[in-house]
Amino acid sequence: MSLSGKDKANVKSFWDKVAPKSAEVGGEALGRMLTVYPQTKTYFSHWSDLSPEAPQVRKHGATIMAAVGDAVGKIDDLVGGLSTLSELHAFKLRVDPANFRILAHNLILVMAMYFPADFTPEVHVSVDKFLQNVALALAERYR
Ligand code: HNI
Repeated sequence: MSLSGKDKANVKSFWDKVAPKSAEVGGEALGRMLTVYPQTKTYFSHWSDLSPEAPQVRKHGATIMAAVGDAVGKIDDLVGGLSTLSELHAFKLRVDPANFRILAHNLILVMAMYFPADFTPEVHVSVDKFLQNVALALAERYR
């Protein structure tokens, strides 16, 4: 499951396309996750509106996606690069790491929707591997 040089190159060049729409993609993905996988809503119960178009949902989706973009820059050391965020999700937010995969699924879906031409099967494989590695790195501090 480790990323090959080709995977890293695919992720980086695809990210160049996504970056300008990053906030929108993140907001859409988080909104869909909360609607389609309602068990994920428990972590955001302090928000008044969890509908896909709610401003807090859109804003936090942008925050998450900015962190994913940051992870693209740390692709050679995801475990080290994401350790602070992993600690936050493990000990402060107490997010079940199974949810990282659920979010990854929603991110993949929305990226395919927004960039149908660029999201070739080859790019899909590399982005999927990347997001699974991000999920693993975020789960690292739970041990
Ligand atoms: Ni997550 C806060 C990044 C997945 C629940 N999350 C953050 C912050 C970043 C972030 C960045 C803001 C940190 C800060 O304030 O210092 N989260 C990420 C990334 C992923 C992810 C990169 C996966 C790719 N988070 C998830 C998932 C859940 C989740 C799957 C729950 C289902 N995150 C939270 C919650 C907060 C949070 C809850 C705090 C939100 C708030 O503001 O109250």
